[in-house]
Amino acid sequence: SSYPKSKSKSKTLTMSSSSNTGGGFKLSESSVLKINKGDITQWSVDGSSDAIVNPANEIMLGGGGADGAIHRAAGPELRDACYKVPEVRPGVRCPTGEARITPGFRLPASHVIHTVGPIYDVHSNPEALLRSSYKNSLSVAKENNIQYIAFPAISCGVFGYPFEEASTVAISTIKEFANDFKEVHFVLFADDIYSVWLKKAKELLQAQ
Ligand code: AR6
Repeated sequence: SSYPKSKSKSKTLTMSSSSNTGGGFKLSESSVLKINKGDITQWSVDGSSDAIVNPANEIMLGGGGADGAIHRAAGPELRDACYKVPEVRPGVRCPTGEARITPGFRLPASHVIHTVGPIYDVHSNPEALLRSSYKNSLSVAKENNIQYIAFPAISCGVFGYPFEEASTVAISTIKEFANDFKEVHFVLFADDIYSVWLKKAKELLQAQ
């Protein structure tokens, strides 16, 4: 399921200077992971082959948290595009662990990849589902020639996933599957999650 690029941007936008970057980590000879603090709705690297990942729900028509912020920033066209994504069963456009792509509309990033992380529950193997969310987001990005991708801390808000456990899944999955993107970013909203992610990246990856 590929989506044509909806617009050409005349201006290159980058994260505002208020977001700080805790450094780069090496994923491969040509690929880097960057951990930033900031608002993912403001993120873009080139405005034509970049995507932000939206931690959505299965209905995929918006919600609270980062999902709400992304829909507000993208404008009503994003909801219309989401509405057109076919349901796989009533009320489900994106099953937990899967990913779908739309244009970014009024966002600085050209695309949004919607994924649904697990609601944290020790009895339902949330780890495998969270890993699928990251892995399938990367696959959909690759199919659509995305070169730069930014993730929030999927499932770490409303869905209640503990940060430390989530950081292990997030960074190890990216280490395994993201080494042919130009740049993979995390854009983390709060100090506590940012610190946990930075510590985990130092543990699992080589600083650049
Ligand atoms: N930029 C970056 N990160 C953000 C932003 C932002 N603008 N806003 C919040 N976060 P959540 P989930 C962080 O709750 O846990 C929605 O209602 C936030 O602090 O957005 O996967 C959906 O519709 C947290 O660390 O996503 C679903 O129903 C992280 O993003 C449900 O919530 C993820 O928190 C999904 O829950």
